[in-house]
Amino acid sequence: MLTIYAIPHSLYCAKLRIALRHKQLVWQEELPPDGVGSDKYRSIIPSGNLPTLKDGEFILGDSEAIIEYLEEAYPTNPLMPENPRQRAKYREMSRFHDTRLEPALRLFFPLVDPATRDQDIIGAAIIAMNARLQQLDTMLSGFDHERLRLFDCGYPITFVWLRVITDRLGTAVQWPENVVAYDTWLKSTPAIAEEIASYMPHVEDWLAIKLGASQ
Ligand SMILES: N[C@@H](CCC(=O)N[C@@H](CS)C(=O)NCC(=O)O)C(=O)O
Repeated sequence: MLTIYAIPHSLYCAKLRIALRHKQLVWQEELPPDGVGSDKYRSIIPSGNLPTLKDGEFILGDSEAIIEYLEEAYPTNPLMPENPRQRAKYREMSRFHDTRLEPALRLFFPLVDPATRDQDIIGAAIIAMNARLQQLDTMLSGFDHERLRLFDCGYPITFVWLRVITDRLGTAVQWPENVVAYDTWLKSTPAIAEEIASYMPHVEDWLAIKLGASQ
């Protein structure tokens, strides 16, 4: 049995669950013992990363490393093609999510709490996100969407958070055409639809805590 250490509202944990669901693997989940960043959890995985996979005695942190491992160890319903150049492009797309788009989303999280909300910073976060969405739009023009791929696991939950947070902040980003079509297709795939359905209550819980009495 595969075990993942995860916390409910983590988008990288959701990214990993999309891959697990697509590959039709069975897994169980545990919270990090003694909490996020605890010494006990760091004795299991020194980086403290969530998610972390336990497959027997084998421990592996980082969603991308874990999905690549699952792809090789459990090849059913592959997320990667055979062609080396296509594989490299899938990795490029996935890393664009992890190192460019999602960090732009992170700028919004502290802005949800009315106590730390700042209109100038919201404006800067919108500009940064619009630039990343435009870049993604151009990158997506090289792809048709037929079956789930490595890089499709990260984007849908980032899009969920972006829509929910900008809506709650009473603002909006510019969603380019290819990105809208991509988001619509992602949500139509079974693994992503299932994950979003089980994940949304955790998004709402997080928002309720951050918004507190101001909701
Ligand atoms: N690149 C990492 C990023 C994961 C990440 O940022 N996880 C957060 C939770 S969403 C985390 O580990 N938080 C606990 C910590 O940093 O100690 C991955 O893909 O797994």
